[in-house]
Amino acid sequence: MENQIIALRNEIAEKLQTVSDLQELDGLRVAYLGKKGSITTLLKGMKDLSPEEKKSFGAKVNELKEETTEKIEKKMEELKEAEIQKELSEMPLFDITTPADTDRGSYHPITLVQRQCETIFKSMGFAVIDYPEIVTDYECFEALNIPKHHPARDMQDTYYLTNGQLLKSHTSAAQNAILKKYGKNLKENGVPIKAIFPGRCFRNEATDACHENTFFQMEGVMVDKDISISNLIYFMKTMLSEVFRKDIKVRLRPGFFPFVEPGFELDISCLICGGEGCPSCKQSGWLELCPCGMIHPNVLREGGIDPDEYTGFAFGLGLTRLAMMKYGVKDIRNLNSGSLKALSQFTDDE
Ligand code: FA5
Repeated sequence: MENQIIALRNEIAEKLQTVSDLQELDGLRVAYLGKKGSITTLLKGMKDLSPEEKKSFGAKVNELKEETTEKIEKKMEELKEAEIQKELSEMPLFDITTPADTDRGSYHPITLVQRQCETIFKSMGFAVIDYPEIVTDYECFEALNIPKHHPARDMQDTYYLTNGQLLKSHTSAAQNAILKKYGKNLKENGVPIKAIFPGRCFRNEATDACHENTFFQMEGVMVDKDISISNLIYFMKTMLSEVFRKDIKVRLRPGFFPFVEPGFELDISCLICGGEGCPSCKQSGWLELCPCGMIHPNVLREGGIDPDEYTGFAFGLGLTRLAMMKYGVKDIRNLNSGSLKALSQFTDDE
């Protein structure tokens, strides 16, 4: 029996040396210390021994049991530590002392002026409305008093889809839907329609320093009883003085748009050349910024609003040109260039 203990001790020592993972180790624990394990079986076999033999043999088996338990626990700690070290060695290395990446990007200058204009108009009670870029011929032209084959269509050639829809050439394309949607509240509850709707516009035309084929406008409409040109001029002046925060020269001249009557062109003295004339303003010293006018009775009628009862104004602010003037960008094409070097120099100074 003594020999059995010696043989078992050697066997356990040998196996513990080669065991390589926790699962295998648990298998060993069960094989030696489990209910049917070799050491447990030795203890059970003592029942046939004499009391003296039981005493000396029992002590030795118990010694082996304790020794084996301790060894297994020690081995378990070693294997756990080895597993942690293995996981750590496989983790990607990073240096926590490396300075944070400060190249975080920046808002596009057009986004900055758009947000600024939204804040200004919201503070004056205007709702900000989003509208799709793909619209129908009806929304873009017909509802705006521009029937098919009307010569005014020549001023706004755009990109047509095979299903007959088109990329909107101006934000005025949302006017009809907005008049219809908010007209109900105007007629039933007397709440004036006051909304701005910024958006991307597309034109199939040659580009130059102040023309892009993709640019942003921000439309605005106000409809109520007794709205006049004075209201229009007030809102235009407030918007410009808030955006530029300095005196700028503007001029209002007659302009033709089939959806307004009377219609105006609101020009701003070119801030790139100070009005001297340069490529950014086509050498004229003035930049067309915000055409506007009193909404044509046909357009109100098409939007479900009675022009004998209500009047309103509309404007179409050239947001991309506004960004040019505000940030001194000489060529509009730089704004669509995707050049981070060019674009990241502009910040929100508000
Ligand atoms: C219009 O688009 C009218 N829908 C504006 C309007 C709205 C008039 C409501 C009356 C009432 P126009 O084509 O002029 O008009 O464009 C308006 C503004 O958008 C221009 O003054 C200019 O600032 C800007 N814009 C027009 N075409 C371009 C272009 N190709 N590139 C950059 N900006 C442009």
